[in-house]
Amino acid sequence: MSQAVDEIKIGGLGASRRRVEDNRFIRGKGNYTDDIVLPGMLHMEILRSPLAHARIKSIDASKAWDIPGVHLVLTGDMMATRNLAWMPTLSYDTQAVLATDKVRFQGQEVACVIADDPYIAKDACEAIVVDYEPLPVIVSPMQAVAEGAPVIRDDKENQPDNVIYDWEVGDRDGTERAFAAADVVSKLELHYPRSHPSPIECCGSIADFNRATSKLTVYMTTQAPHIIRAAVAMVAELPEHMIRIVSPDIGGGFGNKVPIYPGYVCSILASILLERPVKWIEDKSGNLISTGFARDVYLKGEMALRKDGKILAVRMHTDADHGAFFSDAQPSKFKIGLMHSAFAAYDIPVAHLTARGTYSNKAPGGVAYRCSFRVTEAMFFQERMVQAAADDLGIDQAQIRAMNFVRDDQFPHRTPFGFLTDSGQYGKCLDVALKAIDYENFRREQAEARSRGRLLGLGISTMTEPLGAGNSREYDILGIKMFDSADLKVHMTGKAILRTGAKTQGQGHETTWAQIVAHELGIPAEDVVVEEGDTDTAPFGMGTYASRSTPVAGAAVAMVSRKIRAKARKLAAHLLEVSEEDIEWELGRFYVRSAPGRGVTIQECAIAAYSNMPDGMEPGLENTAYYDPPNLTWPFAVYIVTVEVDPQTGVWDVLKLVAVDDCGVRINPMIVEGQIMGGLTEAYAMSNMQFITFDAEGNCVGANYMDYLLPTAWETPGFELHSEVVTPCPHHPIGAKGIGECAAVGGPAAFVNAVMDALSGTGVRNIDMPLLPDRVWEAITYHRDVSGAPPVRSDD
Ligand code: MCN
Ligand code: CUN
Repeated sequence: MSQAVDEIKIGGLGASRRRVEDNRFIRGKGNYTDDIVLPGMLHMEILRSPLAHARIKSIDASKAWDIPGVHLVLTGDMMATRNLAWMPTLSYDTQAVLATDKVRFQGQEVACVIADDPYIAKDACEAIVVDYEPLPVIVSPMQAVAEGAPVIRDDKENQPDNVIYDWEVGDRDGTERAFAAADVVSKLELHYPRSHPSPIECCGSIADFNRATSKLTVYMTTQAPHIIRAAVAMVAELPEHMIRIVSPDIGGGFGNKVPIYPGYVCSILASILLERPVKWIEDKSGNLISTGFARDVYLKGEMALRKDGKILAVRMHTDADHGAFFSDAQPSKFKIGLMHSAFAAYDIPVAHLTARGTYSNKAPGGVAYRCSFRVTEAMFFQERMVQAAADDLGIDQAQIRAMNFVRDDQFPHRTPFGFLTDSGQYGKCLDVALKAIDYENFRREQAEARSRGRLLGLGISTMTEPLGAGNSREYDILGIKMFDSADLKVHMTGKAILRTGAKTQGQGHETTWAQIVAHELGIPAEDVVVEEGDTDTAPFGMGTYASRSTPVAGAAVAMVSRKIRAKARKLAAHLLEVSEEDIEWELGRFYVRSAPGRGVTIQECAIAAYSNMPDGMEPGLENTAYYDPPNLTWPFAVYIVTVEVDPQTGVWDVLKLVAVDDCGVRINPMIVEGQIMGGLTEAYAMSNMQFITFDAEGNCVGANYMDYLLPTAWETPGFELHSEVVTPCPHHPIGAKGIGECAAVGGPAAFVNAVMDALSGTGVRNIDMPLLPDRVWEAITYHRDVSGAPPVRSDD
């Protein structure tokens, strides 16, 4: 009879274990960057540019220096004497730390004041006089490439225009041939508006340089502490072993905390100069106006189709507005992120994608926001395009998807843009979703409602997302290969500490990683403490974004646990006085194959590792694993939304939403559901209410929560989640795939498709997000498309 421990009872794989981190969060005992107070700490505030594009004629900071309590005023010229006026970005561009020659977007960092408290610092910022000479402003990719457009990046050699890159992938000639043979060609043009991750906690840092030890410690809000350590070593020319980056609790990242921001750099320099800790905590407007914008992409596409609905080829062009500096993080091989993951779920023979990135007088953009490097835009375009094609052909929306999906027996499958997808049950997910929404019945109700003047609509969105960069063959950031790590120390009493190179920001790693250890070793999850984010103690890793933690760091956790188990097996053989070959494992226990009643627990092995190891064996029970995944993981999802649109007002309400997510094996089903609900909420927000736009002078409209709307529980619809489809990842040690972004990626198209379906027959082909009531009303009333970012009304 098995004496294995009960996996669910010990909080192993598949247990909906309560989140251990919530214990401190809901008691108000989290430890965020702003909670940290160091002796002698000073405060930094940033002066931002009011203009979007202007030459700086002079900066007079003398009045600021005179204010009592001010310790330092930093300007671009002072940064320049230390070679720090500019810094490299994660995409091989440069970014101004503090402006010297020009300001290039509204909200750009111009000067910093370090003072006894933040209020003095803020007042002193206002005492700085900057003489600007306004320059013509560019706020779109179209303006950026127009004849005679001012060159924004005149600081760069070999930059005669505003084009950052022209990139292409796929088979141009093959695609052309396929289009020539098509029965029908469908076309669609879209704009995915600028959006912002807007986590509850803004960005911030506390730099603490100690002259006596030469050690620089920086507490900061970063999703990738080790990358920051390397960057600080290179940019500030400090020895890497003298730099310690600590990411304490993070109040939401969502991609906002991946890039390196000028505020971090300034607080570090200020601390070195003043030899005191310097804290910088961004305010909400600063966060919303200057950091981490996402999307802002114009998408244009064509689909070659056979009359029966078979997709023969796809052609795509994207124009991406990156703002003034190309500073988003993405694997260096791919200029437009993983946009070419579009159509990966469909069996399409050929495709071709061209992408152009341009500078504009907006804050740096293109940073992913709950999106594995532009996959959000890719999947949105894909699902809008498929719907447009179905409408053009008069084919059912579900049917066109089902007939073009990669079939279960076609894996591994090479996508037309070169990715290798390896597993999934796409048709089954769609069937489950159609059944849950009661598809046929809804179609009947819809027709009946239509006859009475009511507009009902149903939108389908499917997506497969490349999660878990890298493998290191293909994925690197600034040449640093993308792998991850885990370090596990089992103490003599069988309790353990686990550290990884990832960095949780609310995803629940402290809970789920312990579950993987429990699954591999039978040590109860509550006996494993998880720590992340301190570069002095955590093993090197690339951090948490692109839902890569489970695919990469999570795999490393399984692998390091297996290394521990291998050593424990030797200890068990020693304790049981048999040879290792005669030992069997069941969860939590080794036993003698011929006498299963004779065994030792993993905890007994742990004691032995410190008190009774065999001759010649190294003491201790600890190890480290670095994991370089063989492939990305490819979760799949189907989201179906039904809506009712009020033709009189353009207001639309969600009737029902069903989500079928297949992310392989779920470590913690409750946490996975939380991730999906969070993503769906963001998808709803993007499709329904959120946008940040700019007027012709480059004024950022929407940099406050009056204009940039975050949905609350009040307006967010309910979601029905389905978890019955599980296709384990074939190469991940526990079969898991990433999930953190799926719903935010796949969700928006479901909402938009639903509204467009409600409007079918009115001649309207597209309304760009957000589908604000006035835009929907305009489309219905005037029978026309409503495109582009919502305009700023002149009376505003
Ligand atoms: N998980 C699981 N089983 C799986 C997959 C994941 O139990 N098969 C669990 C994981 O163990 C982890 C969580 O779900 O606790 C998310 O895992 P994963 O998909 O690996 O994503 P990451 O941990 O790498 O998180 C990153 C992802 C990204 S890129 C954004 S953006 C985002 C997101 O997570 N930001 C978030 N979700 C967020 N959730 C919160 N609360 N806060 C953020 O800032
Ligand atoms: Cu893409 S936003 Mo998340 O990768 O941190």
